[in-house]
Amino acid sequence: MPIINTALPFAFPFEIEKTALIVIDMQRDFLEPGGFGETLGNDVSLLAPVIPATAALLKAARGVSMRVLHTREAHKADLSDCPTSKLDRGAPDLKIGDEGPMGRILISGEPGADIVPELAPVSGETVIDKPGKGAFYGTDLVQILGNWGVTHLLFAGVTTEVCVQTTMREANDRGFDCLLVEECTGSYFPEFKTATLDMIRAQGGIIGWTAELEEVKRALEKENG
Ligand code: TIU
Repeated sequence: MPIINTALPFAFPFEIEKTALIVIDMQRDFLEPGGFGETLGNDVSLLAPVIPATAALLKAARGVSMRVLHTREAHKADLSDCPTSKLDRGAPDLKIGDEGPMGRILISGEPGADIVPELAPVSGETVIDKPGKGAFYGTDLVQILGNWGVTHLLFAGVTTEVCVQTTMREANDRGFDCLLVEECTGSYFPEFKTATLDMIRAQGGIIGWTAELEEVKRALEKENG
């Protein structure tokens, strides 16, 4: 059984067949200029290093045929799944549903809602659109994971303290053992990433584990012979 001995707060053993990699919201709308992230006033270039790191993690997971699921934060074209509490937050130049340089902001099927090409899902991988920050809210995620029979989840994606942390907390409450791969997540606020990694693994792993990409790759590649 693979084990990540250097995971924090302590070693993380997992079975490939009972583990899925969940890649959260690696979309053009968060990672490229002109999307939702930038309209909120953020410097999207801060997230750029997450792309090659997550590509390396995906390669390692695919190499052992681990289940992979991608999420996209994206709303219905009529915005019926976007509450005003979300639509009205902040003072963005462009709000959710407005026409931007990559199509309508954060709307399913628009170019901006696409996953960045470097991390495009491959055949056999699952993609879900989610209306909220947590991937379990308003989606079939819990049924999908139940059908797969997985008990452990590896996490990557953006942003660390918003959609990634929310989803990890939801997963933890539903009984999954969760590990966040450090280089494969990022925030527009580097100090929020640091704080989130700390709070996930504090108190004996109150939410889950964290580990460095090289150590996760080592555990997977060892399994691959
Ligand atoms: N604004 C921000 O940091 N994040 C989001 O709005 N969504 C996700 O984290 N995906």
